[in-house]
Amino acid sequence: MLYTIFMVKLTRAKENPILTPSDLPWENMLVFNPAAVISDDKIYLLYRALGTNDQISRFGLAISTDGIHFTRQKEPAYYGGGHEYEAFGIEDPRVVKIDNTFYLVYTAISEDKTAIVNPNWIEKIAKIPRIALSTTTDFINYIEYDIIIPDIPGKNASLFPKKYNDEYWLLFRDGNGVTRFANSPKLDYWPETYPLFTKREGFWDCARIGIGAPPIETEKGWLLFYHGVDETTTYRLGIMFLDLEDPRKILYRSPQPIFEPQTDYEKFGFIPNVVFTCGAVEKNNQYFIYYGAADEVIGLATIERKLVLNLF
Ligand code: BMA
Repeated sequence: MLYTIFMVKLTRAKENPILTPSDLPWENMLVFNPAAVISDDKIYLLYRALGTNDQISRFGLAISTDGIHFTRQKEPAYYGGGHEYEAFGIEDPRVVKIDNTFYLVYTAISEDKTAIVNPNWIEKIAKIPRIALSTTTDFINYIEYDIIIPDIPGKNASLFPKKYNDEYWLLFRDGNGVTRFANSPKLDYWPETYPLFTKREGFWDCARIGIGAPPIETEKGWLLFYHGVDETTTYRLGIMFLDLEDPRKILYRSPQPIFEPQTDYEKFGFIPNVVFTCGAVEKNNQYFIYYGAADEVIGLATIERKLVLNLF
């Protein structure tokens, strides 16, 4: 059994990196951390893109039928709502599809006017992340909810891909680094939240942790591909399972990472030693995990579904 645990690792696609910055001004610097969602047998990636011009993070869209070769749109698919809280860009989207609607939860970045600015900082501005939501049926027109949890800084958030008893379920990380669960019939009102998990001393996720891809429903529970950071600031990926009926119960958490920076495009780049996922899909009895590598390019890694489901 222990042997199985240690053997569970993701496999890189030989085509990696599958998306790199293009010549277009809005994405000629960095493309990374894509959301991934399947719709009509196609895989949609909504990815973070920055251009050298303004270095503001926005979202591009790429579509594929095989999950490996993607066709990109020439214009950004989403600029954010232009709201005050998005003044410094939008980051790390997670997309789920419920009925015919895509729910796009992302991090909105704005100035933290209450923070004390360190004069040594290059930007001389303190930034604060908040959790925002937009919905769309076509990635062209959007309904903007703006910030959905007003009172706290947060990031690494996603809805679950289905409603329960007319309620939405949400995971997000709060300002203290605790990932929390919330349920509510309204998308912009989350009166109660419950602590779920945080960093683990002595492990590969001892410094920081957050969700990666949105929860995936399986017969064993809600499968989470999540990220963890250690004291060397290396970002790795692991697996968690949450109880299907009560996601506040953790059934399994990876003792070892299932993926870590190894290739040049993961070890060297805008931010070195980072693999970071915001989206995974199930295809051909495998999980396809899309990830940002060194905050600069996009890679694909896969794993057999049955290996993951036999973890515990
Ligand atoms: C996190 C997020 C991600 C990024 C990661 C590594 O805090 O901001 O967008 O990929 O750091 O730099």
